[in-house]
Amino acid sequence: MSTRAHLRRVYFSLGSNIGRRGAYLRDGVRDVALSDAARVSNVYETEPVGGVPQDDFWNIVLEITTTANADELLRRLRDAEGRAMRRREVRWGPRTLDVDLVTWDDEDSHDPDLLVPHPRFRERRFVLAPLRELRPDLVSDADLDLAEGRVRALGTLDSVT
Ligand code: PH2
Ligand code: MG
Repeated sequence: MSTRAHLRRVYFSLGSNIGRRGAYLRDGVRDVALSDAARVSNVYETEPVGGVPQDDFWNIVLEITTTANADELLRRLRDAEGRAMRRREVRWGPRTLDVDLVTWDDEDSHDPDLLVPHPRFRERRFVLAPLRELRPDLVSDADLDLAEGRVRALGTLDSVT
């Protein structure tokens, strides 16, 4: 791998299913993107995939164009989750904010702390539907059909409350 800083586009999945979901997602975008150029999908209301029975999520996909390396990206997503956890409203409850690195337009990462692409993102409609808005070349109709979980577009991140 080159050690020279290079620009890459990185795609994150952000989800929230407790409290002011739109506010958590907006804060998450700010904390992950920082000053990097960013594009954000519409917000989707999504059926929970896996885990305990819980409320529907709101999910988005965030694209940033960045020179940040893997460590810096991981730190940003943990910082974003950490800030949201401090405002957690129900103990042991569902997530105020969950951030995952989904994929990037670069070499795959086999680091066990950061597998890129995320090994399960193609199984999840809550990732594929918003990702397709930003990168239609990465998600086919068949991919969407095969994925799991009902999703419904709600509108832009700025408009949802
Ligand atoms: N995140 C999970 C587990 N299940 N389901 C939906 N709909 N959205 C999520 O963000 C989500 C999930 C754990 O990361
Ligand atoms: Mg997750």
